[in-house]
Amino acid sequence: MPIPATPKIWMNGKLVDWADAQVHVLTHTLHYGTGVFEGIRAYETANGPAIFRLTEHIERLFNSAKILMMDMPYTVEEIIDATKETVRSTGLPSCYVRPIAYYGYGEMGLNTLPCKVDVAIACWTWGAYLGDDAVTKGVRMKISSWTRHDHNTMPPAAKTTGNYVNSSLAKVEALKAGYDEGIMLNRAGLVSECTGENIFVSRGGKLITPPLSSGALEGITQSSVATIARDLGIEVTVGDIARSDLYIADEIFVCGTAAEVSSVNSVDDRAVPCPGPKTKAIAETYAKAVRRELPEYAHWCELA
Ligand code: PPE
Repeated sequence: MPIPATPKIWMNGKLVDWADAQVHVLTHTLHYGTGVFEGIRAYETANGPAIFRLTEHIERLFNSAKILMMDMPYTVEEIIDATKETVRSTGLPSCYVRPIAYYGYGEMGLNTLPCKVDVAIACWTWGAYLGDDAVTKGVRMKISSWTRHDHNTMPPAAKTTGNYVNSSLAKVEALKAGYDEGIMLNRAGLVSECTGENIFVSRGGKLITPPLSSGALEGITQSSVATIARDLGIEVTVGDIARSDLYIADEIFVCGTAAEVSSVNSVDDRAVPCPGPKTKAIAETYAKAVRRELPEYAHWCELA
């Protein structure tokens, strides 16, 4: 589906018209995947759009940049303010927000040190990422034949544009094979995450989610959902998950900014009970928390 345009995009300090937010074809990051980005959602509230865990997302953007040795030309506070300004400029009650920092036009070659860093923030309406029935009917998962990045090849903690070649390979493979989404294993054969979500598995009454060391992104939704689950009285541990744990799980859900909380109905054609009671309770609470309907999580919602 084409991206629905909004009035303005923030580029290097100012709001420009959507159609004018252009880059040169020799933009460094277009050639080498050397950008860092975030995906954030702003939700409708009675007090206008609230941006879910904005500060944590912008801090992760700066951490991604640090891993790349990319010198951000703005402070965290400036990018937080710019994000709010961009969200307000859309006039939308809710939207998806995409900040990106990239090496712009001017230099070629793999040495990024002389490259100029450009920053942009765009917003648009992005609906249910894994389909409208993702919570109730669940998604069909396939273990990918593609291995998740190793720490010494592409650092998974950095949300770099280049990292997503791995995710795109797995996503297309899953779709072509008739599934909705791919689950990535790491080189040790353990479950890492999905192409654009973290994963939680319920076995023996508790929830398990893989650690950063598995090759997964340290998800902000993952940490929000873990807090919600514990507050609901569900035990949550961070630990190893084997492929066979998925096949015999009591329930599985995946989560991310775009996907929110989506239940899994099968993995490699082994049925998983769906939607499970834990998934339902967590998805319902998450949906209220992001809309600032629950006082205990209101500090996560930063008004634009
Ligand atoms: N793992 C991966 C690989 C990933 O891309 C995401 C977010 C997550 C985990 C969950 O992270 P968090 O959003 O902090 O809970 N994926 C973003 C990009 C999706 C896209 O297609 O682009 C997102 O959900 O915004």
